[in-house]
Amino acid sequence: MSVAADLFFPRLADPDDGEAIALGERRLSYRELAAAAAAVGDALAAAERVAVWATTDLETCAAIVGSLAAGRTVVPINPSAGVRELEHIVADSRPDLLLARADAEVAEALRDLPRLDVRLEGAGAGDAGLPDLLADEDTAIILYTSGTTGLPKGVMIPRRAIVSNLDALAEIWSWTGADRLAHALPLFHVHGLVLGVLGPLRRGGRLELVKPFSPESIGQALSRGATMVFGVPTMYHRIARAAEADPALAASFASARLLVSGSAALPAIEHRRIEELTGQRIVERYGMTETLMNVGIRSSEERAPGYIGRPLPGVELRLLDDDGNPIEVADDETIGEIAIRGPNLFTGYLNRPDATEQAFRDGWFLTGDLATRRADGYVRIVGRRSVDLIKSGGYKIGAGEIEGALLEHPAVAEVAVAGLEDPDLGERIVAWVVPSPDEEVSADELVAHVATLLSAHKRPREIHFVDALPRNAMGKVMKNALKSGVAA
Ligand code: MLC
Ligand code: AMP
Repeated sequence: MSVAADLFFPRLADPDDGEAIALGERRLSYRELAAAAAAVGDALAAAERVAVWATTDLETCAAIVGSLAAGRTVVPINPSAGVRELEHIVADSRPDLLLARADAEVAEALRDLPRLDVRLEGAGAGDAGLPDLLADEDTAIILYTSGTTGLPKGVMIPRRAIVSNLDALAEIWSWTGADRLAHALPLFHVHGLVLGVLGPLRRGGRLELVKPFSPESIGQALSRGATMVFGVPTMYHRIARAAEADPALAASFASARLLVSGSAALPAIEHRRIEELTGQRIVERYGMTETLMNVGIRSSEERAPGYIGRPLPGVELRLLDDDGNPIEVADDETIGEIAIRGPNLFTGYLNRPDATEQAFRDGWFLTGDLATRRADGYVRIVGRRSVDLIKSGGYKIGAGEIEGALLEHPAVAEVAVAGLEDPDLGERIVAWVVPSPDEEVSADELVAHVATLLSAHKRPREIHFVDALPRNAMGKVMKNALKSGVAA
């Protein structure tokens, strides 16, 4: 291959018949993917910002790769998003076009957008290779992420962040075109899209998409030759449970070159269970929509349970004390907020200069995550600044968004939402509801109500009806008191 290494997808610029992506019985070679993606690019006409209905499909990959290669900005859409989220994303990001698999039935809230059906058939031979029209600071992707309050914010991720971050991960994991990645992550977040789809394609390797997630389906991908797995801790919890009962499944995981976990804390106990069952020590890495990956265990270094490793090449990390000053000691005890600087950072929140300004101090991005640091630089995450951010199944969920949705129901007078520790999901969403006088409502009705407004994963798993919410002297709900009341 005679292509420049600084292209976004070198192997798509000079494509061959090697396999790029597989999903079930369907396969796309680099040549076919280049052709399908080029056809998408040609059909975009004047559209500059495109929404992509991000089902787990080959068409979604072709739509995203084709749009990026043509120099456009992609807004991936969660197909299970609720009406409030969709209305907000459309109003905020104002896409010129919606790209969807030809047979996909998209949500009502998107039907007014001009639509381009994405088809893999009839795209031509693809010998010409894919263009590479995005500049370094151009926004490649806008991903919506929940905050503590209000509606999700659009994180503008430039090409520079993606390319530098994927190359840093390749360096620490010796990730090459010889690897074949299996993952069952959704394609509308950083983990499944940037790392999981763009990563293998940038390396010129193979990607096997697995749908839906199950320990067995990932195990089968490994038996077919996958070398790496990307997953969230909930997946590894379920893999360990299944492998305990099925030695053949455990053996398929033993064959992997690298099992990687991220998006939420991997409990040390899960790390050890997987090791006992498969002989594999999971490699953990820590990231965020705004920063892509910051810290990770090198595949050649110690894989210590509970630690996320050292900053990635090119990424700077500081721990800040409560006054915002850097903590110099590295004693694995002193806790500070993680602040990040580097080429991996986003450029800002779309239409939210106020939020962008608040997120930075002196050029450092404030993550809200709390951690300690060991003398050798290994970082250990111990918690999060805000009780209003929940991580459930690896999804970030703002308590305020769910509270807002529940308050739209006439039977809800007051509400508080928080995450309770959960062995499977990490945290599960719990709502405490003060019913309106003379109104009758069941927990199931309220869960269904949230499901119409917001994504499926934002539904509360538990609802407690209470007479009043505990409040401090300022009138603020004391969520920790509610949490310890249930935990007790
Ligand atoms: C869920 N269900 C409910 C419910 N919640 N039913 C009633 N009430 C509720 N509150 C339903 C589900 O829809 C599903 O139904 C069934 O219950 C089983 O749910 P489950 O077993 O819990 O599975 P589910 O939650 O659907 O999936 C687990 C998971 C998923 C791990 C596969 O959470 C997942 O894909 N997580 C990945 C998130 C991710 O990619 N995060 C990355 C963010 S980027 P049915 O009918 O559908 O079976 C980032 C940066 C970084 O964080 O560092 O990476
Ligand atoms: P998101 O905004 O959805 O990208 O979620 C980012 C958040 O996920 C981070 O701020 C962390 O709280 C959490 N996170 C990601 N990776 C890890 C990890 N390895 N350990 C602990 N928390 C993590």
